[in-house]
Amino acid sequence: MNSLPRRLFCAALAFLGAVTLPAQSLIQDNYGTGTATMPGGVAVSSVDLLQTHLTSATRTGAPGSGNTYFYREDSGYTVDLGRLSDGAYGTFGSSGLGGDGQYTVMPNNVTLTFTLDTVAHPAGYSLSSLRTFASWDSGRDGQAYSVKYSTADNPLTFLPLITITTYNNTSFPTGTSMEWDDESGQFIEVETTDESIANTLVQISASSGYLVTNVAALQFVFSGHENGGTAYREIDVFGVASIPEPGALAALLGAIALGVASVARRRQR
Ligand SMILES: [Ca+2]
Ligand SMILES: [Ca+2]
Ligand SMILES: [Ca+2]
Repeated sequence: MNSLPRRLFCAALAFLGAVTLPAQSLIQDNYGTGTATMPGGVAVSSVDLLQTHLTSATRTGAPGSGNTYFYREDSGYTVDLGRLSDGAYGTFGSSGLGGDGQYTVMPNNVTLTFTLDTVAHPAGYSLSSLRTFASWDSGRDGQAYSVKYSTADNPLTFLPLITITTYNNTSFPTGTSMEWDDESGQFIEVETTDESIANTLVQISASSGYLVTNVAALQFVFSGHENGGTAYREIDVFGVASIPEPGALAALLGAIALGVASVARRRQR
């Protein structure tokens, strides 16, 4: 496509963006388990958009020192964003510590950007739901972040989609043990909680239709939670390629035809 039709095409996309319906009300569902079972009873996906139409994943804004230094790029820990979109959950809990390639910690205040393939689908993508999975012990399982998006007509400008309500798993197996009690001078039964495995899933969906349409890129801004960061296992983004509406498509094709005709006329002179 030469440059004028391409500009017209982009202008038409901007028009399409302008007529996109406002986002439906968004729904956040939280799921947590404290055993070797998937939160929400769902598996991670290997056919979501981050696995089929991802162009790049980048992480920026790594913080400086102390607690916030945790899992920074130059801290010595592996930062492998590919683990977030490999269709694998890994071992439940923190047993992956030591670099078994299953988790990527998102330290507080970093921004993760996923750019989708707008060469294959120039109108971007219509998103139906997002799922973020984390697993560690109870000290690094909580989720807190905001999501932003950009559209195909303006891929570098990010707009707010949702700030989730912080979710911390509280579903852990309980038991009892006998402990010596100084006051009564005898063993007494006390309740115990095993928080060595903690899995969380936050799912964001729309009340109807799509979360948002014509998406070119997504940003997750991790807004600060327990113990320096959260051990994410997978981020699934579900949706389909956005298709220009028939009326708008006709206008788009008409604009391109006009542009081509105008270029042809100018060349004839
Ligand atoms: Ca996936
Ligand atoms: Ca994974
Ligand atoms: Ca926690």
